[in-house]
Amino acid sequence: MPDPAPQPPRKAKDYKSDVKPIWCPGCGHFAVLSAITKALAQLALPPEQIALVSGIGCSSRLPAYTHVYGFHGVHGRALPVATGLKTARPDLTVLVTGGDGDGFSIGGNHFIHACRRNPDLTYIVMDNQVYGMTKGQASPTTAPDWTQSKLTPHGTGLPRFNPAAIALAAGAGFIARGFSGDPTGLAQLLVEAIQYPGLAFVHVLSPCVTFQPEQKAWKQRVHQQTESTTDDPLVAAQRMLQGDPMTTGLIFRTPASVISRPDVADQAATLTQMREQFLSG
Ligand SMILES: Cc1ncc(C[n+]2csc(CCOP(=O)(O)OP(=O)(O)O)c2C)c(N)n1
Repeated sequence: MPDPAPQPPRKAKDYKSDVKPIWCPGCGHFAVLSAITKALAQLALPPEQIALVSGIGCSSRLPAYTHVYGFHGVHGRALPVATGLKTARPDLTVLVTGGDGDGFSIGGNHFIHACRRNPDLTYIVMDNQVYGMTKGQASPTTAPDWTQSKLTPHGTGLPRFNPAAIALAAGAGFIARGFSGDPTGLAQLLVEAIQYPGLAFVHVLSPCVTFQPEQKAWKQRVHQQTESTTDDPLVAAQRMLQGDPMTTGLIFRTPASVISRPDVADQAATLTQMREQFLSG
């Protein structure tokens, strides 16, 4: 068989749409958009082979800002939509984007079960520890003593949701943390995540300088992990539960992760036949 034709070189801007983001000045999500498009350019993926699925929130606006197939769906429901899409179109590279409210609160159950089901998706959560789009309420990752929301004037008093540890416990095989203040490092993590054959969860610290202006200080606090990536869940669990939550890097990766079901190919063939029958009347 001849080698596949070489892909033309691509630039990050080839994956950006003409729609101008309406995020607030200084929002971390701008840099996440850049990191995603940089990663796609590095992988030279044809735009028509990529789909980006999101829920609702400032972060979930991403499909509009990219020049790939997009689905801007319902709050907290991006992962089931993306799982269905990937099942029907396994040839597509499917990315899922959203925020901490979207992914860990209303979508928390889907997060757990996506990790458990392990579809071949890249799930990018832009965590600003607040509900940005609805003007600053506490989210599952908000500090318990954050008192700036009128809904929680004395803070929530609740421990934070620990996204990496929960992903690990639920069975995710690829768990990384990135920072929007380091778009080059984040793009590299995303390249690895997209190439990973299973659910790759990338937790991105992405400041909301409007409702949590103190997050401007993240630049000084975030740092690269010193340990190398582990494939040992116990080591990973210890790092996730006891380590510094502001470290970035690929924390945990299992060697290969796609669950292969021999009957899936047959089911896909049947679905194709059914579609053809339906279309031919
Ligand atoms: C079913 C439903 N419940 C609530 C809302 C209101 N809502 C819109 S965005 C949002 C939270 C967004 O926060 P987050 O996911 O953290 O993203 P950010 O805007 O901070 O990027 C909420 C609660 C909604 N759109 N739909």
